[in-house]
Amino acid sequence: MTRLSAVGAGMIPLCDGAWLLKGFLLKYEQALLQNLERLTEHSPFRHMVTPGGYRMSVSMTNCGPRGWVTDERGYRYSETDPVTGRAWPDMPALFSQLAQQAASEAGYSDFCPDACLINRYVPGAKLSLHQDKDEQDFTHPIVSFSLGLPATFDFGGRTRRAPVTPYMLEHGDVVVWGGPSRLFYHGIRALKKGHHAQMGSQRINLTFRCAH
Ligand code: MD3
Ligand code: FE
Repeated sequence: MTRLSAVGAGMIPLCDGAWLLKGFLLKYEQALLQNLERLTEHSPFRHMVTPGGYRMSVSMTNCGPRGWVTDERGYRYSETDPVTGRAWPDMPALFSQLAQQAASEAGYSDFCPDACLINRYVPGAKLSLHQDKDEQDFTHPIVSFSLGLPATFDFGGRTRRAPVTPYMLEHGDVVVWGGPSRLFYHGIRALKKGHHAQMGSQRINLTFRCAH
């Protein structure tokens, strides 16, 4: 595997086990966008429904062997896309290589994601405070890529009531969430209107996980 260099990216500790790699993706933005276009032609973005019956304001798709889905039956990982009835598109090598490189820089050496959830935010879309706990083994970190419009990310604690700290996630940023932070509550505030030169009026977030 070619070693992908993150020279120039600042590494900011967010809390025990969580690192923000500022601008980590900037050299790869064109290639990332090309891959995103190709795989969303195969499995398009869709608004999923929560078990409680709410349509999510964030639209989603997945790539890789498993994809996160929600419907009236609950949250789970699925090997097939319920919209197309086919497997999710393959995870591009560039995606997994960059996610692995980011994880290793943050001290998680053999990160091997089998799921990549792709979230699309348009102005007004948000993700309420939640925990990520549909995966089988919480010792694996989660790696997130942010592209497009900036968003305010609220980072909480072990309980829903814990105070939150807001962080700005911008185009090109990567965050690695491991250790104690892996189960912390978090959310994205309603996206503000704006225009991004490469991405237009949207924000796309990719989260890489070991689901199994
Ligand atoms: C902190 N996505 O897909 S990425 C999600 O920007 C999700 O779309 C947000 O929360 C987004 O579940 C936030 C940052 C993130 C992802 C996973 C985490 C932060 C996390 C898991 C544990 C703690
Ligand atoms: Fe989450």
